Amino acid sequence: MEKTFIMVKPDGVQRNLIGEIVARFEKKGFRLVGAKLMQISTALAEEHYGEHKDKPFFGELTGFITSAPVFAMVWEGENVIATARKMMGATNPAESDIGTIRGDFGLTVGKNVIHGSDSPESAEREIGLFFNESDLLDYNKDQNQWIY
Ligand code: DAT
Ligand code: MG
Repeated sequence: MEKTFIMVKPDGVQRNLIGEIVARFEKKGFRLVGAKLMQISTALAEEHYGEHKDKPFFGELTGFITSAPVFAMVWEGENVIATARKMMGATNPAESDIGTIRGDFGLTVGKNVIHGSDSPESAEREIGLFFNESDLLDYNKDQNQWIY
């Protein structure tokens, strides 16, 4: 089954949105397979956001993501990568649809509450950066017979 990396960013943690965000993914029918509250090092931030290293906002982005704890998660389910991106909304909350996480809780692109992998390749890479294989649990969830 497909897995993706989702992270409540420092603004989301400070604004008490962990529970709200976890609830949305739970209610959608996805299964949480790993999670941790952590503070990201500069080295990990620069690696995670490596694709943006030449962008003018790279320093602001890595500074922000390392500024306070984040809540890192791995979620699993059919089409979870693309569906999670839809649930998050557009990168800039000013353009995110209302009803999405960024559309409901964010105002500015620099503090847009949540990260989610954008492709199978980035999901595999990002899960590997943040979690050990042994951190991810494979367990039975009885709800699945009512979802699939
Ligand atoms: P996403 O997080 O939707 O995958 P992205 O990968 O293009 O978006 O950018 C990563 C993060 O960088 C994004 O969540 C917020 C920040 N960012 C993107 N564009 C920005 C900009 N123009 N100014 C400031 N921060 C920006
Ligand atoms: Mg991205």
